[in-house]
Amino acid sequence: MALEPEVRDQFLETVRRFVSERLIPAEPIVNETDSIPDDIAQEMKDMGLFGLTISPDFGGLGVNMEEEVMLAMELGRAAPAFRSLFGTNLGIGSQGIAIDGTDDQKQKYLPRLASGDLVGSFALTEPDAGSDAGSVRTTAVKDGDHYVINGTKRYITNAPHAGLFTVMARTDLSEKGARGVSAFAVEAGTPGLSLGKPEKKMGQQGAHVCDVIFEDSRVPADALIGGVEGVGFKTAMKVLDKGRLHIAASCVGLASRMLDDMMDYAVTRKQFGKPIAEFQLLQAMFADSKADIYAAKCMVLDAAKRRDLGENIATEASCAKMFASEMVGRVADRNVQVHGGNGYIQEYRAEQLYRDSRLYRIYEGTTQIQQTIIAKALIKEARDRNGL
Ligand code: COS
Repeated sequence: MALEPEVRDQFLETVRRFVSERLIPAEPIVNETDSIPDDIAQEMKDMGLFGLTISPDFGGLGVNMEEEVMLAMELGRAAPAFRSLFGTNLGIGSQGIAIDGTDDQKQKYLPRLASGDLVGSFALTEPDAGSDAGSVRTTAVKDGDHYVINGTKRYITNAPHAGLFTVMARTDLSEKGARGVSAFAVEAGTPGLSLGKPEKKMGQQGAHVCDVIFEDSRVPADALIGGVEGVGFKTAMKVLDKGRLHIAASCVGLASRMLDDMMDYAVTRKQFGKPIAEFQLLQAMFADSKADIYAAKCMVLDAAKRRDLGENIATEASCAKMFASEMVGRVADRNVQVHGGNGYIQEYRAEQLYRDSRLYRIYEGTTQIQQTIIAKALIKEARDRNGL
C-alpha cells in the first residue's frame, strides 16, 4: 500500500525537520548519557515512527518499501542510535509476525508494536551462530501444549527495553541445519528468560544490546510464529531481506549528512590563505563521496520499488546492503580526513559518526555474507542457464 503523494511528501518534510531540529542537536547528550531523552522518544511515538511499516489494520502507517527507504534516508542522517530505538519495531522486531504470523499473533502484538508501547527485538544470533545463522543451538522442545526453550542469544539490539522477542530456536534436534529452526514470539517476563549485562560498544551510544538467556523457559505452543515448525529460518531470512534494504537506506542518509558536514567545513576552514575546498586533492574526496552516495541511493530505490512490485529482491538487497555499508565507511573516513586534526576531536562529531557507521558493515549480515549470497545466486543462475 502506498501513501498519497502529498501525504508522503508532507511526512518526509516533517521527518526532515525532526532530524535537523531535534535529533542532530541532541547527539552530544545521547553520546554522553548513553540514552535517548524521554521527550524525543515520545515525539518518535507521536509521529508514528514505531509503526511505520505495520499495516493500518493494526494501527501502523503501512508504508511500502519505497516509502520506507525514503524515510530511512532522512532518519539515517542523524546518529544511528536514534534509529535503533524504533528500528526494531518497524523492522526485525515486528516483521516476523507481520510477514508470517497467525491472525491471532498479529492482533495480539502488532498494535502495541505500532504504537511503541511494546518494544520488539529479534533474537537470532548466538555465541556460536553469527554468520552461520542456520546453526542455532537454542532449543525449543515440545512438552504438551508448551515449548521449553533453552539457550543464549547474543548482542540482541534493544533487548534491555524489549517486551517481545522473535526467537529462532531449534525444534527438530535431529536436523542440524536451517530446516530444524522455528520462530517464536516470546514475551519478556517469561519465567526462565533473563538478560545479560549491557555491552559496552565501539559506537552508537544510546542504542543498547545484551544477551538474552533462556533456562527452561516455558512458552505456550501458540507462541510458534505462523503455527508451523521448521520454517523459522526462512522467516528470519525474509525479515532480513527487508531489513538489509532499510540498513542500506540508513547508510545513504548518514553518508549524505557527512558529505554536507565535510562541505560546510571545507568552505569555511582556511589554510594557505584560502578555503580548503579549493584544493583539488580534497575535491577528489568530495566528488568520490557524491558519486558513491548517488550510486547507493539508486540501488536502494530500485530494489525497494522492485520489492513493492512483488519481485524476489534477496540478491539486490544484499548488493545494496554491501555497497551502501562499505560506501558509508569510505565517506566517514573522508569526513574525518577533511576535518584534519579536528576530525579526531569529539566536538566535531566526525569521529563519532566514523565509529557509529562501522557497525553498518557488520550487523544484519556482514559484507562477506552479502558477497556469499550474491555469488550463490549468480552460480545458480549460471548452472540453470547451462542446464547443470
Ligand atoms: N528468503 C526466503 N527463504 C530463504 C532466503 C530468503 N532471503 N534465503 C534463504 N532461504 C531459504 C533457502 O531457500 C533454503 O530453503 P530450502 O531448505 O527449502 O532449500 C533455506 O532458507 C536455507 O537457505 P541456505 O541453504 O541458503 O542457508 P545457509 O545455512 O547456507 O545460510 C546465509 C545462508 C549465510 C545467507 C544465512 O545464514 C545468513 O544470512 N547469515 C547471516 C545472518 C545475519 O544476517 N545475521 C545478522 C544478525 S541478525 S540482526
